Amino acid sequence: PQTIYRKDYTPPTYLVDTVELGFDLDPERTIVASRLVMVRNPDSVRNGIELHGVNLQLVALRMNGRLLHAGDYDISGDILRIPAAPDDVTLEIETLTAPVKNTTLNGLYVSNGNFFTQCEAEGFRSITYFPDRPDVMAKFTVMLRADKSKYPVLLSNGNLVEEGDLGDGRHYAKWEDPFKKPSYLFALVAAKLVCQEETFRLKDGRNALLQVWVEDGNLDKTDYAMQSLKNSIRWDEERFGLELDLDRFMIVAVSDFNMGAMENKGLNIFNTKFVLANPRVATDVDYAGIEAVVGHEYFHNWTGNRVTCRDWFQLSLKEGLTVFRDQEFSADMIGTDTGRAVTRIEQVRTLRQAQFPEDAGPMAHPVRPDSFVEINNFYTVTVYEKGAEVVRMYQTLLGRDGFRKGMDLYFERHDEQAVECDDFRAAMADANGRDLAQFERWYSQAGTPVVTATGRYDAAAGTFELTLSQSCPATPGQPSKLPFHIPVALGLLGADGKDLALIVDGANAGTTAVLELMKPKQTFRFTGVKEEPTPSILRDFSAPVVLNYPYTDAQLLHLFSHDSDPVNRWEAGQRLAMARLLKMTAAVGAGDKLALDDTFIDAMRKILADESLDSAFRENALLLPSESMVAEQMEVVDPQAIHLARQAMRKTIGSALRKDLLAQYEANQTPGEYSPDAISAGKRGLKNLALAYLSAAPDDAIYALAQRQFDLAGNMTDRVAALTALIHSAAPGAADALERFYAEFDNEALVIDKWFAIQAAAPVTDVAAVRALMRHPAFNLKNPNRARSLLFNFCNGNPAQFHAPDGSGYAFWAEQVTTLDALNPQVASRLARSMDRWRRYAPALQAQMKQALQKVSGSGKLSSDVGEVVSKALT
Ligand code: HT7
Ligand code: ZN
Repeated sequence: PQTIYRKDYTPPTYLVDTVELGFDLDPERTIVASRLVMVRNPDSVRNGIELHGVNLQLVALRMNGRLLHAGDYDISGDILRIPAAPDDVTLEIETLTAPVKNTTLNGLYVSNGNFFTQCEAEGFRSITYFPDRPDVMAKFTVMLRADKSKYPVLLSNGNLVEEGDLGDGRHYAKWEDPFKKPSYLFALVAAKLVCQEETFRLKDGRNALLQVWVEDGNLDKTDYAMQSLKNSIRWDEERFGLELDLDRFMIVAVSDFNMGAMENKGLNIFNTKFVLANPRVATDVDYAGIEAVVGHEYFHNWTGNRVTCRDWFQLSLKEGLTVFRDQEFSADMIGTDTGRAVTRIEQVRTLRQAQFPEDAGPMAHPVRPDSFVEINNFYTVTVYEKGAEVVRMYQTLLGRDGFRKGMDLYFERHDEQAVECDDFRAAMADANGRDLAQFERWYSQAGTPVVTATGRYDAAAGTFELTLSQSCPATPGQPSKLPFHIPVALGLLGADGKDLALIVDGANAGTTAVLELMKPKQTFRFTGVKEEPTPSILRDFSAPVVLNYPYTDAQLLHLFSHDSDPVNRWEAGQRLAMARLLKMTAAVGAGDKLALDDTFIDAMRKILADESLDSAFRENALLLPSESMVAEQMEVVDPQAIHLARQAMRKTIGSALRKDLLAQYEANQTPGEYSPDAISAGKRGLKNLALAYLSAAPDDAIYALAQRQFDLAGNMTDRVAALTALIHSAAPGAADALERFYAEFDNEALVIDKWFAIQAAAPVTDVAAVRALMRHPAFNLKNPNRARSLLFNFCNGNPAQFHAPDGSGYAFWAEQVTTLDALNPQVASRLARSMDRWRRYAPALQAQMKQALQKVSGSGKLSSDVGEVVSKALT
């Protein structure tokens, strides 16, 4: 497979003004007729028309009315070239495809008897020949024809302009999208579906029709998605002055989907997981996910659709920015400062859990990658979440108003254009009169920067000096790095726990100052400091870096008790916990006795019982770093030792804090009607964390508590928490509860996913048990949600079993990656990533992991998706 480089970008040879598409939909034999009105691109440095096409059967190709024959054009790989073409061209292309045979869920496919499309990034080329690149933007008109009884609903982008019967049991619908768009935003749906709809008044007084389409039987689960859509529209009007530009906005749910959702213009297609919810089937986390993803896809309408990417290397231009926007939306929907901080804590956790490891592994790449083999492999936590951090840093450096000015200028300059990350940076800089040249390195350099801080207090002079130095580890293809432009938000705490006033260069800088670290090493000096302070560095996680500061336990305990910045308050607790987890892991390895100090337990108790703090904050403060986070901190990873140490720590907390945990368990009940609001969800979160700790040191009373919650729970959050507690504590009622849960929800696919997921991640589940679950009639490898629920949760969420010393987990992984690859390369290559960090394990495990990687890499017909992942892992 070929590597594609960003530096090789050339403009398209022809531009497309209009596209007329006609679909005669049939699962076995769909005819696609396309009429492209094209014009030579004056900016092109090359000649001839170039169209992309994959697995298409070409029936006829006409240029300006003349039928072309072999010799007039040539097809080589994925490119159809017409070397001799006039400046103005109308191409008519007829192709055939068989959607029912398409298991990749890319392009046009069939799910549960209905037709759907997924075109990002390069799926449109498997529907018809087209210059399938994001910098070719055209106006689309789409005619859909299909059997009326099987596919009563025919949808595409934009506005419905005509519909009717064709006789012979077929019908048609014609859709017109008034906006120019790249082909990756094309979508169609032909299906038997029902919808919840509503007319919504936009800020400028226009009315928009909002629809949420689902399969019959699911209309009782669409309210939250609809509410989230309305909230998103309002929020974008208010926060960014961005309005919905269409008369109609549709969301369609599909159960077979490779990712979360897709922002097709006016016709968003969603994984059912991010649409369907009612208290019986969905957890608080599901509700939050729906709000975030509905928001995310809606916000793409401006950041992605109206202004799109010049090429796929610029993916973070739309994804990083849109993740940032959905993060801000979710935080604003909660409304309180602590609620906002809790969303930030969750973002930091995702970064540490997933993005930092990616940035330190064989697939590390800059936010704006320089090369790829398979673009689908670059829908990553780096492009999305680190990309969002990069956008957030503009806001931290420029302030909210400055950021808004930059956004306004970005749209003023680039509406209906396909642009680059540099254009966004230029808009931010120019709108604020700032030089952001060095900031470019956040886009071009991979790796997580390390900021090392030291403090020096001079009592006589009343000064505190903070020296910050930065470095960044080597990453594939980038042996050395230049300094980043890093915003470091800082506060200083006095002995009473209160913030000290910050005086820099004689001026009052409030209680949190944003320091700009731009050199390899810089010293910042604060005057008028009357006592030795405890520095609170990187408040609100102001940059995606690793911070080293020689904190003492006493300082961390001080910050954990008092920091006015809730993110750093949480962070202090995480540092305390991580130090103990690492010490206990080492003790397991050495066969020493495991002990947890009272100081730590007392600090946990204090936070747990502090009812002045939101329950959601307390839950997060008490949550221990995950096993994989501990693994990231170790030179040589020992998954079993980490698991034993963390379990021992949970057990100690469960028994030492039993009384306090039981008290909070009772105090955080949420009687009455279920509501997914942040306060109620936070209470359930804390209550269920208390249950989890209690179940780590169980006795009959605790088993009974979990059992009672399982039996009486009025919502899925409590149900799942109780079931998990029963299984993890090997309670006497665990097997029975599992069986009952299945029987009660066997018609609810998303709940059955949870049933598989809970078992996959349970400490007792070994490879043999996973294989047994794969034989369950409800298991289906072709459905990505189901595959993720079992295989991904086992390979990524059950490290002690996955890394079994006999290598059985790795052999299983190799088998599943290979089998999945033949069905769905995109999903297979995500599973392939589970082995990214293989070089960090003990030699005996490493050898077996390498063998498994080699097995996959050597297996005959490998997709470019999996091929790229395993070959980079082995390099
Ligand atoms: N922009 C969407 C990306 C996406 C996608 C990419 C590759 C293969 C399948 C896909 N489904 C959706 C999702 C988003 O970020 O909003
Ligand atoms: Zn997105």
